[in-house]
Amino acid sequence: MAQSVATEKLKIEDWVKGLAAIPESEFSLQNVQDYVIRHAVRPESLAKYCFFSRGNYTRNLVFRNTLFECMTLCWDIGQHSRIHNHRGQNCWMSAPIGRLRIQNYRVDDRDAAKGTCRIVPTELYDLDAAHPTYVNPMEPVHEVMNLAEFNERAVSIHIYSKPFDSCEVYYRDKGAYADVPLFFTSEYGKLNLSEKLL
Ligand code: CSS
Ligand code: FE2
Repeated sequence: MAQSVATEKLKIEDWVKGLAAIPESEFSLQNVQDYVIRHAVRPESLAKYCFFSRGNYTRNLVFRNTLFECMTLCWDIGQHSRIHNHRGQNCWMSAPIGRLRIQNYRVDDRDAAKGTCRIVPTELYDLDAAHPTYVNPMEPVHEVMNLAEFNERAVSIHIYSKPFDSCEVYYRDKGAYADVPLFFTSEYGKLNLSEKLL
């Protein structure tokens, strides 16, 4: 995974404008990764898009067009994602605040008719401000964890291209997987009315 020293620190709004200026034909895994490496986000500019919940990590939409969406994910200490995929879409991640551990999985014996499979842990790595990364299209199933031992909240920024609003979740013990919808806690800095932050 790429290691980087960002050359420019931008407010999230300016960072997203720069991304939106990349033409669709050039919105490749490598070009967007290069952009993320060369342009870091000023952590303080994320305040408007940060909501924490004791129940779960939160998803907060910053920008969306037909090509990509950009969101912050806010992870309280000890929170983690489910084991999931990204619907075949590219995903770039950085963590301007805190640190996250990512566990990738290989999917074996997938039976779409029965909704069963076996998942096997593969690569394990950490994400922080100095180490942005992207989801490996060849092995797109993963789990993201803000380990209790890190002992701090984390805020990550995710770019998905194209946008998706559901994913597959893998249940390791049951050897099964299923579609689940994805929701935003806040959109463009405004808390969704149905959202009760505990
Ligand atoms: N893909 C998950 C976060 S972990 S990369 C999500 O969008 O909620
Ligand atoms: Fe993910």
